[in-house]
Amino acid sequence: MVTITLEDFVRKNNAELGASFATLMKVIAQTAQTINDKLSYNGLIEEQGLTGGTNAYGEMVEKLDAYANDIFTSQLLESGVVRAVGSEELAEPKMSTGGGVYNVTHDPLDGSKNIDTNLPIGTIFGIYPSHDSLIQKGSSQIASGYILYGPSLMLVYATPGRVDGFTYNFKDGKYYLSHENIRIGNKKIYSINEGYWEVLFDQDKAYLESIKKDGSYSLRYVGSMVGDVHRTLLKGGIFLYPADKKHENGKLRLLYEAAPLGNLIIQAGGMAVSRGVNILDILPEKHDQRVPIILGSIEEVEKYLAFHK
Ligand code: P6P
Repeated sequence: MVTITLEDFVRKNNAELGASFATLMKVIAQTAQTINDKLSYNGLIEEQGLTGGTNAYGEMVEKLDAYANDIFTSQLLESGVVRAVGSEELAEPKMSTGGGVYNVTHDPLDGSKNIDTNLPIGTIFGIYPSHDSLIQKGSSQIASGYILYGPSLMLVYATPGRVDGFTYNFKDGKYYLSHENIRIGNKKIYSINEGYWEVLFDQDKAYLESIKKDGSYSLRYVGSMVGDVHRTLLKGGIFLYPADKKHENGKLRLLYEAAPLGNLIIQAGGMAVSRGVNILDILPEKHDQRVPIILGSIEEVEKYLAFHK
């Protein structure tokens, strides 16, 4: 199969974004490969400790979270094209000394609790025009995407109106176009942590009961947002992390998870909302603001919204 490398694809398809965008995507892709190298043998690194027990595991995950955050943040700041970086792992954004044409938000290792069971985890990124503040609506994103550290290493990114996926080839160290111009699927899959059933609000329970009664849906939940969103993108369905009686704003972060992944789903022809509002229209109140997020195919999200009139 003859296909195109990520580098050539960006140069060809995002020419209007110029050399700076190509540089940024190259930094993101190369940093992801470095992180993946570390993750691929994390069961053997000293952080696991001799027993690999809870304490060692807890330290190991913290160390990998910190490692991913440090390397991603520093590589972005040193790229020459990034002015400010915000991270789920940083209390405050970091500014580069040399300035740059972009602001970047990231969640360096989303779903890291899945590391010790070798389940898919990811890095999430949002690319904005450079600005004094990271507090910008999701609609300002020039691009957004994720890296999926799964059975294969993938980079998937969205620009206005399209989403493309690239798979890393370990033989030559390059990412190749493997999923061109992805449009969201139409399968009946719902994805939510039903363990919270007792604290869900009544409208959410009524929606879920209607899904179960329909009898044609499958429930899939990885517990890693990048994994669940990647499946929703390719297969279709709906991913839900709603507010509930214990978490009035849900759990997921607007800037670092909901806006970049919501943007990607929307650019693939889907829908992403929070309390009935397009996720891209919400101006963050603070860097670490949590929001309820419902995303997926238009048909499935509209079915959910019908229970929230
Ligand atoms: P819960 C991982 O910890 C994460 O931030 C997301 O990747 C994932 O979607 C969610 O939290 C899982 O949360 O409450 O179901 O364990």
